[in-house]
Amino acid sequence: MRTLLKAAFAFGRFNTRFHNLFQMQCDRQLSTNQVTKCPYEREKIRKEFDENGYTILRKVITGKVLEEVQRHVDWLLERYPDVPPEHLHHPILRRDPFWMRLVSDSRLLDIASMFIGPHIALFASHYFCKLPGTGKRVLWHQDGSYWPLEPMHVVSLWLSVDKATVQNGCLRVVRGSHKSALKELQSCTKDNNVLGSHTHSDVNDDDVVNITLDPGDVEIHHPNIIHGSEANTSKTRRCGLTIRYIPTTTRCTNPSHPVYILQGNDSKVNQYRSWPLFMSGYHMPFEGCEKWNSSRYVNRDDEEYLQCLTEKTLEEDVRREVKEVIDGLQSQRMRTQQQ
Ligand SMILES: O=C(O)CCC(=O)C(=O)O
Repeated sequence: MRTLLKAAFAFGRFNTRFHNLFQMQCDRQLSTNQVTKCPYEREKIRKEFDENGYTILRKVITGKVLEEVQRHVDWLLERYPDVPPEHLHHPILRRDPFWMRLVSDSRLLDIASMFIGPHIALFASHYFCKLPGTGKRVLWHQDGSYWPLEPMHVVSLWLSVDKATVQNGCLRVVRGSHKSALKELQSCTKDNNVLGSHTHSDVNDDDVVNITLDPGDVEIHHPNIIHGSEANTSKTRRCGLTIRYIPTTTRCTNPSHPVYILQGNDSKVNQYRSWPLFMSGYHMPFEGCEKWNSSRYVNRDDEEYLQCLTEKTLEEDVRREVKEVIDGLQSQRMRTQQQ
């Protein structure tokens, strides 16, 4: 009996020491990309998210890829001068290989997997680019109120392309508000705002958190959290890329909305589209673009369209579909389709 007790005691001490050692090891790791691989840190991040409805990870996208993202935004603004910079939406993504390369970056997928598991698809992505002095407000809203998803199991990553400050209209979240149910959208055209609608006209100021970020940092939020942003009254641009990841078990109930499988098993609840083709001389070149076409995901039913695209049809289709998205936001069409 004494030997048994001694052994149990020794194991307990070993276990505590091992745990502390493991924890110290995790605490010492400064890089976010290592943090997301550490079970202890993942649990901590997850807990913070469950409590507040959002969390922040720093320096996720760095170096060459960060430079490419910044170049990509400049390229898009030049390529689509008549698309409002706050509305660089997912119809462009469907025809833009660098965009798909970015949203399928393993650093971002590692983060998404903490919240939705390892089988991941992309539901939507959108650069909210607010130009200096003219960038518009985003009224208080809950993302889930816009989305045709069933169940509403989804996580948003907001990748900071530029430095996001209070002056240039950083994202603002209402801490803890993800615990409230989704509210109906209300049409609202006040201040010529980006979405033309809101779910909340007022929030408790004490709970509002300004999400100030450096380029490459990522904020992660829940589909029910109330959030928005002010106009950009500063002299610097504020661009952030939203990425909406769903587990492959979440169904997009609007069949014309393109969904892309990024990682893991297909649960057959969505029809996944081909990843975009790289058209040399048209698209922005990026590291690995030469091998892109042969390594991308292909859905045979979608290929005919992609293979026949010319620069002219591509641009016409993008403009038409982006306009549809903007009109849809304003007329609450996306919401109606869900019902
Ligand atoms: O970037 C912004 O200002 C708003 C972003 C947003 O509404 C979102 O991430 O859902």
